[in-house]
Amino acid sequence: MTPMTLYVASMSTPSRAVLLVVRNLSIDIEIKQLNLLAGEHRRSEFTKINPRCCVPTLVDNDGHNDFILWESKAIMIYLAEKCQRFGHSLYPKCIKTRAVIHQRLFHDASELYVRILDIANLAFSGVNPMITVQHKENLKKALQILESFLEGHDYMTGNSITICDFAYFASVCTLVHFGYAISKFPCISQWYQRMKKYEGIKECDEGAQEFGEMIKGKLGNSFND
Ligand SMILES: N[C@@H](CCC(=O)N[C@@H](CS)C(=O)NCC(=O)O)C(=O)O
Repeated sequence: MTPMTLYVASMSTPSRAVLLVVRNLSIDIEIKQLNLLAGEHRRSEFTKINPRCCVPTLVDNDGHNDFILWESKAIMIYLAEKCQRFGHSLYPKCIKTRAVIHQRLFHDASELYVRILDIANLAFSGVNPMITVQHKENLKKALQILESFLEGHDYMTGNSITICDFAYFASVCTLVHFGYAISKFPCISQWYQRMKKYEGIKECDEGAQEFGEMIKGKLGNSFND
């Protein structure tokens, strides 16, 4: 296997999703943590690699050239394609199963994660800003979709775990540490417990906790108010 480096930040939800794939496929990869609050992602060493200055970012060197990839979902698919061993089902070959995995990865990126960003951006938008009814309603709508995916199934695309469970887990874990009560969604709550047996969950939870404490400390109210 050629040397690979993954730039991440523990508080970053998409970084934690990629790390879950890394841990569950036992990928031998150098992990470089960037401190976003200290602006390490804006230093020239990193902007030369990724002008978008975001984590996660993967660098895969084939011995001659660096192949650079950013956008967490693209990295998750690439790592699963490259590193999944025979018998693993995280990214099955069936094109219809893959299409559903992609659909759910895009749903996480374009809806659930956007709602998480709304709360994170809100927290940094002034002095003790308030979570509104609209924020709660938007999150509820996104989570109702996850609840429907899980009705009658153990995982997000059926009865086997795939990479999209790791994407959704990183997002839901962030929400849990924002103080959002997922107990309102019985299937999500059971799936969340079911996911705890996988590799890297503790690492994901610790990063989400650190991020959640920071966000909760800035907000003027909680999801329960
Ligand atoms: N859609 C991207 C989002 C990446 C992203 O925005 N990462 C954040 C951390 S969660 C970041 O690096 N922010 C620094 C910046 O944009 O300046 C993905 O899924 O990888």
